[in-house]
Amino acid sequence: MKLYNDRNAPNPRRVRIFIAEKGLQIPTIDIDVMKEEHRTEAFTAINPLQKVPVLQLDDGTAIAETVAICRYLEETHPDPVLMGKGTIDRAKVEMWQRHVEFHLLYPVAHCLRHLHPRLAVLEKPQVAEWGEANRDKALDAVRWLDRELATRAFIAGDDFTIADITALCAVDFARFARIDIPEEVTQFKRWYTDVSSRASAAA
Ligand SMILES: N[C@@H](CCC(=O)N[C@@H](CS)C(=O)NCC(=O)O)C(=O)O
Repeated sequence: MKLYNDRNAPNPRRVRIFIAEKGLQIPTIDIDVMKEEHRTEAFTAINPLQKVPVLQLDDGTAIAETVAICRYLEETHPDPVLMGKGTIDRAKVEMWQRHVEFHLLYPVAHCLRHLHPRLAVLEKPQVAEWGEANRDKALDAVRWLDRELATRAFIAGDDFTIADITALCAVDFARFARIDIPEEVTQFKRWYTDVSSRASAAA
């Protein structure tokens, strides 16, 4: 098994943190998207959509999409549980994972990809107005999560889950998009301090 990775990109980091939380060791092959290494013939044969991460199993099966990779690892290595215990909890974790992916990570990514000159190589066309609009969407999501986190320790409930991993990677990526987390979101900052001090955050 091996993970096609990019050291600087948020989605591969989501998988690396998930792997670290599971206590697994999976070899990585670094693909530098800024050098367009994901557009080679060899990598396109592995993922025709030319995106990382991809987990390749020993039989050659290639699993793209961060959440699909995490689902595979959750089922093959159930402890510790990162995607919910039991039917209702699993549905809740999936709901929150999708909430933070769609309303926080994607706006951060759109903001960076449409505004940063270096990202022009990946985002064609860049639409600056869409980038700016997504800055506000990301900040709205941070304020909404701040209200939610007043009621619980982690995004989906009392336990650390994949939803926290997605949100952590979004917040750290937001720095590159110059999205400043507002001072007043104290519950969000408390959560960020907790999750970013876990050993897995260094993955
Ligand atoms: N929905 C995919 C998104 C993967 C993705 O966008 N990966 C980025 C790196 S974070 C990438 O490979 N970008 C290359 C490109 O856009 O050309 C997932 O969750 O894994």
